[in-house]
Amino acid sequence: MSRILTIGAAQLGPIALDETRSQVVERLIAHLRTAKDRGCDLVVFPELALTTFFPRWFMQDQADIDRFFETEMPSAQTRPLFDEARRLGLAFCLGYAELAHEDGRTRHFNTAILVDKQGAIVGKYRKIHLPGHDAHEPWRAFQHLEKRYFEPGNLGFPVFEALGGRIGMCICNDRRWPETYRVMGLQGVEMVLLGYNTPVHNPPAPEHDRLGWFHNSLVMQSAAYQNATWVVGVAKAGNEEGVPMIAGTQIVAPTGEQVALAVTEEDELIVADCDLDLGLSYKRSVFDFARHREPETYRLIVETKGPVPPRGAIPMPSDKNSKENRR
Ligand code: CDV
Repeated sequence: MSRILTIGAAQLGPIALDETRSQVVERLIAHLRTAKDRGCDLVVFPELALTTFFPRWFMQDQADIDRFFETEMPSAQTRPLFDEARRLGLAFCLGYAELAHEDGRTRHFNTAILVDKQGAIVGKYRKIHLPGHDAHEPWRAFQHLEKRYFEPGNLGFPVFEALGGRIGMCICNDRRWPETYRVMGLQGVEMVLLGYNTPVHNPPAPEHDRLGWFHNSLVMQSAAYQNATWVVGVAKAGNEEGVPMIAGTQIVAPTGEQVALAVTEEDELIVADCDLDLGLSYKRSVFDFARHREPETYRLIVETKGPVPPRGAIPMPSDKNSKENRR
């Protein structure tokens, strides 16, 4: 049986604040149609792909915040996306803001779903690494209030048997953390789907600004190689409401090589034929986890949240972040 999945990474240009869900869904559907023409099986959309990236604004009224969230999936506005994907025989991965009623309370997650070719939701992931801050910080050129508007995901990093392979998801800032991929790698993941909204400017560390594109590729390419998996990274890019965001949508092979790369900061579909067996030679050799890993020596990774200086160490500037570290 062929284990080749043809992937469409569906980069989006900016979404304006006043763009309606239906207008955005039309853009997503245009991507689906191009993807069908180019022979795709699966189309991957960015993080929070139905609205502008609203955490850049400080809001206090919960009703103002909740209008960016989906209370059902599909809804009347998103149903046309599901219908068209099913009609075309395409699977897709979609990021959106999820308002859920669970454990007797209302909950807000930054979520991605995997929808199969029949239109069934076969996988759900809720973003775990939430960047930014939870209080208004007026000194910033723009806010990044993910810690205010979302709670950390409660589903772990699951890997789903879907489309003939093992597929995992993560979202934006998750891609910078090796733990994200390794937890999926230990479940034999063959393809990681992820969307992102990454501003060029990082207010707390402007010295990183010139490196945003490099870091984007660096983390996804190294993770693909180290876990012998495909990684599909999809941007919402361009100047969105005055905030420039990086593009760099790419499909990375288990070799660590980019096999497709976007060249614009607009709506752009890039396509690659991805052989899910390409990671096998790595999983059987240099990254044969069962043979080569030494988990007993990795305990610190789960026993501490922040760094724990060696006993008796001379204090270093980085130690100030390490107060309440050991769990
Ligand atoms: N949406 C994100 O998670 N963005 C972060 C920014 C704030 C650094 C990212 O890691 O790309």
